[in-house]
Amino acid sequence: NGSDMEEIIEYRDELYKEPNEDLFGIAKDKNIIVLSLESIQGFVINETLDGEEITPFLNELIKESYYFDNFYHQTAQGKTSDSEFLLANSLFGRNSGSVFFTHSGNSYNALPEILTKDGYYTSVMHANNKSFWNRDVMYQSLGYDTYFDINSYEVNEENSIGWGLKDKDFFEQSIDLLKSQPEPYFTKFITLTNHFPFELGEEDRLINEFDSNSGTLNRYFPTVRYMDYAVEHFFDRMKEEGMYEDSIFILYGDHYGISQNHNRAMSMFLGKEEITDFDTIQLQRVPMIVHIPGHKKQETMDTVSGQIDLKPTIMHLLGIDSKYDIQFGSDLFSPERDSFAVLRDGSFITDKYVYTKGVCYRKPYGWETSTANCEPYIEKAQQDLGFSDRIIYGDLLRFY
Ligand code: GP9
Ligand code: MN
Repeated sequence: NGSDMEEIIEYRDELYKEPNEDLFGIAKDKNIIVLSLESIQGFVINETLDGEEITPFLNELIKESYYFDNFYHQTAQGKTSDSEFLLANSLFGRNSGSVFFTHSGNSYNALPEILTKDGYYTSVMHANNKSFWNRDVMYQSLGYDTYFDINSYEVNEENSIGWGLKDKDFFEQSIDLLKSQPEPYFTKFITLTNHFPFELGEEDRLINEFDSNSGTLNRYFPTVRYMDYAVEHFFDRMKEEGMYEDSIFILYGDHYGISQNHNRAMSMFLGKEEITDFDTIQLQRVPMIVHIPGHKKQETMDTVSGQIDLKPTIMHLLGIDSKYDIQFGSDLFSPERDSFAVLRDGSFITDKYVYTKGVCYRKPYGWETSTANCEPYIEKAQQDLGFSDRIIYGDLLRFY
């Protein structure tokens, strides 16, 4: 009810961080391209397998971008859809199940809706059935103008593998769809090839499989490598079409690809004796890249952050005030921001500590340390999740 909302607004006011003056509004009236990269985890970045880079294109792109190397996915069972929810609302998805199914009828003040009011055309491109994750329904609640689903693509046996249309063909066919949109636009692409069980045709294998007892991890590297290649193709095509300069690119991983079931193989790849609970949390980092063509002094930033921070970051890049929006993240570029990310299970990360399963670890080696060190953040983590849940379960934004 209304009084719940008052408490939340007060909490939100404390969380709010002023934008970075140099970057506020830098994306104004530019096209915004968001790439949701399926199942990519941070550990593949700047890493090699048999002497070959796993993500050569992203590694190059990062040198000319803002790259956040301590950015965490905050999803749970809703997987890709949870990451979409976090991006759109700066609210957490559900602890179990998928908010895309259970609360598609809520009132939101989502990013697509905000951008539409700001003169943007908003869309999603993804070559899957429109009802998967209840997207056709939820996207309307979030305010997207159009969902270019599988029906917008030519999909056949030749250009498909695994879950469907191969990423390179997906991007290639999306160019004309992009062109068909009024400008400025905000368009999110969701890739598909690097999805479990990581199937790939021989002709698309640009790098060896890993050699371990986990076929899943073994196959993961060639499909990540293929996705990297497809993204490179997309950038090449954007440049060829003269659409690159007027755009700002935001790339992020949606969630982990390799579960804890593959810890033994993972420890082999990472050259560790075992994967501890501390390591498991650190493996939840996903790449996050903001690429602004022509902008100087882009750099790697180590602030601890997560998908909850995407909405305020994008709003501020566009020069939109986020002070009165109910959000639980903060602008990644804000000079005032705290290094902090809370995961959906209540684990959290600060610049110095990782807290999970009731144990406090000190970074970077993951040595166990006194819980007192993590204590100051335990309540904050619970409050972030608890307030966010209250908003969703009570549909509280309808009062705001
Ligand atoms: C399906 C794609 C993958 O459309 O988003 O979904 P996931 O299994 O990763 O949630
Ligand atoms: Mn996914």
